[in-house]
Amino acid sequence: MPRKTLIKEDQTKIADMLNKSISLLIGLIVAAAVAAQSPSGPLPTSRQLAWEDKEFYLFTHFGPNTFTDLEWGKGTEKEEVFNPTHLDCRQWCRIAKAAGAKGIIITAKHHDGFCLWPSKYSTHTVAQSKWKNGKGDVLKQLSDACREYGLGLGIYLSPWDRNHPKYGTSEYNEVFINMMKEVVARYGPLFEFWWDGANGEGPNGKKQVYDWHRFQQTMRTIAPNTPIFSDIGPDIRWVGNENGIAGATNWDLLDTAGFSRGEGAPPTDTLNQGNVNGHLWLPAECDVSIRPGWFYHKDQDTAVKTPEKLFELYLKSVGRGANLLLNVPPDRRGLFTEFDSAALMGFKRLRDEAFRTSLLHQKGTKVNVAGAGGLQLSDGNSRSFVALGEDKSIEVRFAQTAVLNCIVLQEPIQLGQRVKAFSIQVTNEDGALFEAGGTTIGHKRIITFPSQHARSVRIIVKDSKAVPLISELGIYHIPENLVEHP
Ligand code: FUL
Repeated sequence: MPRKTLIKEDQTKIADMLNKSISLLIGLIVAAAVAAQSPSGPLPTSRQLAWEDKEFYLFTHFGPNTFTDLEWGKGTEKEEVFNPTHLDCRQWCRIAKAAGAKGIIITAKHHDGFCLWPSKYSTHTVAQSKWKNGKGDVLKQLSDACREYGLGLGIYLSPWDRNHPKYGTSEYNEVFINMMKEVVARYGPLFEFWWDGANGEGPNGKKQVYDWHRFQQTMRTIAPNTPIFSDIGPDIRWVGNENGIAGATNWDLLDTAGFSRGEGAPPTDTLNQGNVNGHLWLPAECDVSIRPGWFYHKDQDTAVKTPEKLFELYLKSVGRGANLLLNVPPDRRGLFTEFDSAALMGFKRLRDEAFRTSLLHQKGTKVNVAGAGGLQLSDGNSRSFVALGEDKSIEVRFAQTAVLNCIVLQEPIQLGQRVKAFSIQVTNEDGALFEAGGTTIGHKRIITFPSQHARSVRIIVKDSKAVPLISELGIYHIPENLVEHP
């Protein structure tokens, strides 16, 4: 056989062998990945996953209460009280966008029953007000502005209605359903729909028996991609307080059997922490106002939360795996005030400053997880992940001493929430060991502690429901005054 052919045959054999080994290797890697990737426990729907990624967005309470200085309107207010002089939803959106918020949820109808859009199903709306001679539509303005600024629009529609003549009769359920249909058709798509649990008396002194089952069926039919909030979901749960604080242990899981919305809701602690073995995926949302009240009151201009306070709430909500819904109420002009705007800009600056550079990106930093480099941990993609090995740990070694006081961890929750307890061990330049830790991680967990001069950091998962998976790890040195005090 000519030499040339021999070489060719040898090459083919070698190539075959190589191919086989590569296939075997890929097979092994895939098998390991498949094992790690097999979902554990209840999982989020795509609707919930997209929502969890939003993390932070604004709430805005606006309506007759803005003009009457009330928090709960009686429903008897004359429509003419609603008359903003300079309403500009683009200003709200400009500020929301600059603050890094992902959307705005507006009180389309609060308990007083006044509709911020010209509803066919009520005579207590913007159409009966003096504002723009009854031709105005706040929801239209806001949905246009949100689209322009790339923000999501969400709608709060209070089932409790202290004005509607049908409230307290079964016909009111039809009214509420028609209003939902109206706002979804006219102003959707919506990134969230908010059902308040309050259920008081209406104008005829009666309380309504809400037909939640039909409300939910309707929403699923007309807006299948819109996640719905209420005390117990079906997609997003209330966190159990209005202070913006989730439990330090926070499961995205909840058992709702036997509970209802409003007075029959699960105990506060349960809403705050979820259930470790809950059967439903029901992540928490932390609603809180930037001011003492939900609606605008001039005398609260001096009581707007500081950027530092907002950052602390961010750590206690987003940093505990929940979402932050921060209320910013427009004033009687229909504008966010300079006080709220300044606080929001300061809050954004603090987040930018704190999380600008992860030490994982520093030259010479080496990551070791299950014998590999763990590139997925800092690719900014919360879906990609590493599966921890036998030692259940991730080790980070710095080329030079690094000063740090903040660790951010994320789980790839599309495969379930798994971690029950973890510890952070920092080896300092003098060999001393500093230890911090936490329980759940979920969508995001931010741990802060006094600054350490570290040579290395080890994250160890102490307890988990299944193979621990980590999608993102960030190590930061944040301004000292932002470190959380226990
Ligand atoms: C509560 C309401 O009664 C408050 O007025 C406010 O809207 C808050 C967000 O929800 O249930």
